[in-house]
Amino acid sequence: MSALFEPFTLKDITLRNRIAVPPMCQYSANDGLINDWHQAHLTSLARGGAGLVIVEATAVAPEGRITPGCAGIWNDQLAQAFVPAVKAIKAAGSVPGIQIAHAGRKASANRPWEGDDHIANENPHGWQTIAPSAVAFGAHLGKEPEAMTPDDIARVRGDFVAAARRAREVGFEWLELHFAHGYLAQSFFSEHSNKREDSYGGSFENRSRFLMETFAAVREVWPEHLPLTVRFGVLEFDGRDEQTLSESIELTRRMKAGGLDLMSVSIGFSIPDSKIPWAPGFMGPIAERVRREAGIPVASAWGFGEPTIAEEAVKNGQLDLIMVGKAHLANPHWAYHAARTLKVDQPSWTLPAPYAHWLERY
Ligand code: FNR
Ligand code: 531
Repeated sequence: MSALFEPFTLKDITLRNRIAVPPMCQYSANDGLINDWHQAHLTSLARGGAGLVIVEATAVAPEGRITPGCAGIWNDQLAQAFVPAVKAIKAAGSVPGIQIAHAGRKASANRPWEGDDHIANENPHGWQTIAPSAVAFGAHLGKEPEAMTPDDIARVRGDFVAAARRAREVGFEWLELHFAHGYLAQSFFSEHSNKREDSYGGSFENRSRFLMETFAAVREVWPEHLPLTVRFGVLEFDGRDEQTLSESIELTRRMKAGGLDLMSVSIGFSIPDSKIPWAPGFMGPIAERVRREAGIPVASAWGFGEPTIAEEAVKNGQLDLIMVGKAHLANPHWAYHAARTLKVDQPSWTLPAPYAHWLERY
């Protein structure tokens, strides 16, 4: 039996296999409102056979969007727009998840294919960004954010809580908090971006505070019986990785004690010139360390798009869940084809009868 095609149970949710579609921004919403493109995109991914489909980074507040095209969930109208996608994902036998996010100092950027650079405050499409400290992401790349006041911190925490409530109201069954990739939460944790001298900066305890408080506040409103997960950059590839990783593992342990169900192990992306050792499955051993030392289920992405590499990572105990991103964009039926590549006996589980009848018979 293939390890990748074993079901995975977390709380009351059982995924039909270990394959997850990670959140992937489409930069195609208007004022946060998703549309027919998102519906088509998400439906095709769910129909392809993955156990879990996580909707893209969805902003908890307007200023938390990465670009003007990013999805939002800061009011009920925006939340309701997800209902058809949630229903379609479930109808296809997958589990609907959503990642809620605040981009912090990386917000107010152009769409990647329109430059990927920041939009000036003076431009009607741009806005003032906020962050723990008034430190831009890269001297020439970034624009200077405003340092958050304690009131700002409380407001954004409340935005995460309200977003989590709305996500549940419209039927999502798996929630991921985006605490990775140099966005707001990660920027509180990283000394590259957090220069505060109050109780939210300095020591490990203080740099963890925004993440821990936000997580705890969301935990109170997200149902106990459904998975609550975090995506976090556990290291930066900046030459200080052993210290960052051990702090990250300690943070994971503390979140686990507070009700974290799974850690999605990723990269900090807090500096523009990190030395990331890109290679197929390179995050596997790092995720395995978090899994073992924090004693928690883990997921990871980055180069698991080859079925044999994904299979191996589950079989050798590195990962509980494999996130397959770009390979799903190229082939929404990735799971079906992976089952064939791995010679799984009964691949028909991925296919509804109207497809299976034809594909498995003739
Ligand atoms: C991403 N990624 C990403 N990550 C995240 O946490 N939230 C997001 O919304 C996005 N958006 C996004 C858009 C697009 C177009 C890409 C390609 C990537 C990162 C993504 O989830 C994943 O970690 C990477 O794509 C690496 O996995 P693969 O593609 O190597 O399987
Ligand atoms: C990070 C990324 C870096 C390098 C190559 C591919 C992806 N992602 C992070 C995403 C947005 C797009 C870029 C988010 O986390 C929202």
